[in-house]
This record gives sequence, C-alpha cells and structure tokens, in this order.
Amino acid sequence: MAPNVTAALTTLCEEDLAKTTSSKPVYKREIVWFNVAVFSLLHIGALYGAYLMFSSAKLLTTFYAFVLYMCSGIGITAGAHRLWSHRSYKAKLPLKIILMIFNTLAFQNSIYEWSRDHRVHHKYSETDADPHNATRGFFFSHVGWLLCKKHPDVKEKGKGIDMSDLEADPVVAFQKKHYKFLMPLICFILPAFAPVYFWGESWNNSYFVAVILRYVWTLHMTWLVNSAAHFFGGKPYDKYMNPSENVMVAWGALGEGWHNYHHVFPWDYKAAELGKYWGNSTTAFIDFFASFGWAYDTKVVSTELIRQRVTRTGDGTHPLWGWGDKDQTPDERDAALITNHLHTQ
Ligand code: ST9
Ligand code: ZN
Ligand code: ZN
Repeated sequence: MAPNVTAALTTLCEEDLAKTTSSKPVYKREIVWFNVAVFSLLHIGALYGAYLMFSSAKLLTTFYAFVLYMCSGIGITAGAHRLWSHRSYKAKLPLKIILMIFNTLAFQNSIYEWSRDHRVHHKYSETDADPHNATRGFFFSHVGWLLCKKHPDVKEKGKGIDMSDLEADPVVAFQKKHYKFLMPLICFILPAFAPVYFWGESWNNSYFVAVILRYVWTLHMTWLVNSAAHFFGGKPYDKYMNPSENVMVAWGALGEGWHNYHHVFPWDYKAAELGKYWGNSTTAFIDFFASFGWAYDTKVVSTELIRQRVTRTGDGTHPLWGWGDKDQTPDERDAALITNHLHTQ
C-alpha cells in the first residue's frame, strides 16, 4: 500500500477510535502567555523586594509588609473562604466591609469568582472540573492553573453551582462591580504611601517590599493549600482523599492547612478540629469579632461525629482516636480496622 494511503487510513482509524472511546472533544491545554509574563515579572519584583528587605529597607517597612500579609490573608481565609464560600458563620455589615477591603488587598480575583471556583473545587475535587485539580501535579495545582485556560468541565460543572446567596449579598456585589477600580487602588497603590509618609522610607523600598513582595508571598501561602496540602501530610479523618493535614501550610495560610479535616467537614468555621488558636489565627480573628456579635452563628462539628468518621475512614494518625490510642477498647479498634479493611477492598 502507498505510504500516503496508509497514513490516511491511520488517521481515519484514530478519529473513529476517538469518537467511540469518548463523546467529548479531546481537551488541549492552552497556555495564557500574558499571565505567564505578568507572574514572571511579579516574581522578579518579589526577589528584588526580598533583596531590599535584607539590605536597605527599614525594619518598620518589613513589619508593615507582614501586617498587610496578615490582613490580606484574613480577607481570603475569614472572608472569601470561611464566610462567603462555605457560609460557616455569619457576619454583620461592618465586619463584611472590613473583610471585603482586606480581600481586595489580596487580589485573588473578586470574592464572587474566588468562591465560585472554590465551591467547584470542593464539589468536584481532584477531577477535571476542579479548577486546580491536584491530580495534574504539584505545579498545576500551585500556580499552573492560573497560567492556562480552564478545563471545559470547570465551566460546565461550575454552571450548576448555586451562587444565589452571593448574588444577593450587597458587599460581594459592590466589590464585583467595582473590582477593576478597587483592586489596583487597594492592593497596589494605597499601601505604598504609609512607609514613605509616616517613617520616611524610600518609594522604591516601600513599593517592592510592602507591595510586590508582600503580594507574591501571600499568593504562595494561599497556593500551598491547593498544592502542598493536597500532597503532603497525615489523613486522620479520611484516607481515601488527597487533602492532608499540613502544619507548615497551616502556619503560613493562617489556619487553612488542616485540609483533610476541611474537605471532610467544610462547614466548620475553624476549618480544623483544633479548639485552640495554635496554627489557626483566622479562628482567633473570627472569635474576637464573635465576642461582640459582629460574627455569629459559628458552625462546628460534634466530637461524636468526628470520632465516628476518624474510626471509620481515618488513616490512624489521629492523636485521640488513631490506632496508637491506648484508651480505645479492643472492640472499637477491631471495628475500625475491619471497616478500613473493607474500604480498601
Ligand atoms: C489567585 C486565586 O491566586 C487563588 C485561589 C486559591 C484558592 C485556595 C483555596 C484553598 C482553601 C482556602 C485557603 C485560603 C488560604 C489563604 C492564605 C492567606 C495567607 N464556574 O476564568 P475565566 C466561566 S488569583 C462556573 O476567564 P478562562 C464563566 O462564565 C491571582 N463558570 O476562564 C466565566 O465568565 P465570568 C490573581 C466558570 O478564559 C468564563 O468561564 N488573578 C467558572 O479559561 C471565563 O472565565 C489572576 O492572576 C467556574 N468555576 O481563563 C487572574 N470559571 O467570570 C488569573 C470560569 O464572566 N485568571 N467560568 O462569569 C485568569 O487569567 C483566568 O481565569 C484563566 C482562565 C486564564 C486562569
Ligand atoms: Zn482543597
Ligand atoms: Zn474550602
């Protein structure tokens, strides 16, 4: 057979195979080079900021950058995440406004967009519909997903997510409507003034340390929840999923690294089982506002429900109900181990 005929037949066969094996068009990754360029520049700026921080910036500027990181982080954790995405507590208007401003300082897209992606992430975790699907690797879940077009499944499945609560929230709607104006102002312009006017810092140091480095640092602390906390750590609540308990991430992400717990019980306002504030400054923040009523209806999970889940699907690393627990009766332990065994069949 002539080579061109063979080639044509092969192509036809491949097309037929593609048609019979899947009715969906084959997904092709599409890199968004504009984002690649912007993130590259931001990272070069952040490295320069780190150099300035250790060479010429005033200590107060570094402290100020740290405070901005904490505030913008809270705008994500207590705001976009625990309040708006999960409705794990309620907030009065003044607290919502504070959280919206902090959230805009973080520039991680509007609360509406962030929450829509996050709700899809929980509902379709580790599938093509998950915007930062961790099965596509560490880099993709960390930042790669922001450097290419979304998988069609994200948009398709995302359409089914109920966003009516956020559409009805005036604070979320206000931020969404004015985001193109508010975000540059609050994240990139206003924060540069304080160091220059209040403690005589240079514009250069102020901009690269308190704006660019602070922004890029906060992004990475957030992204680590999607990457590191989906790869490394124990799974005391459910060993059949990837999200893990990651102490390092918990500290950097203000209490959002207890990710195995969070994916099992996403409605808990602590996003962790821990009752204390160790590695969970966001919970301390919410509790502070709850002490005078600006935060209320905080949802938690009962100890009994947690215990049942730990013994049924945990990997044995839970400090209280893990397999090393001396207080567990032999019956309890056997029951847990049998259930675990059955699950792995
Ligand atoms: C950033 C976000 O960094 C980080 C989020 C991290 C989440 C972490 C979660 C972990 C737990 C919490 C931990 C917090 C820890 C905090 C610690 C703090 C210290 N559903 O997006 P488009 C549709 S952002 C339904 O353009 P493309 C929709 O119709 C960084 N529909 O898709 C949409 O139109 P519209 C700064 C959806 O073209 C249309 O598609 N920001 C959904 O594929 C087009 O959407 C950037 O760098 C959905 N989920 O482009 C921007 N999604 O919106 C980067 C989309 O009008 N992003 N649709 O309704 C982009 O440039 C683009 O989004 C793209 C995709 C290129 C990535
Ligand atoms: Zn996750
Ligand atoms: Zn969540």
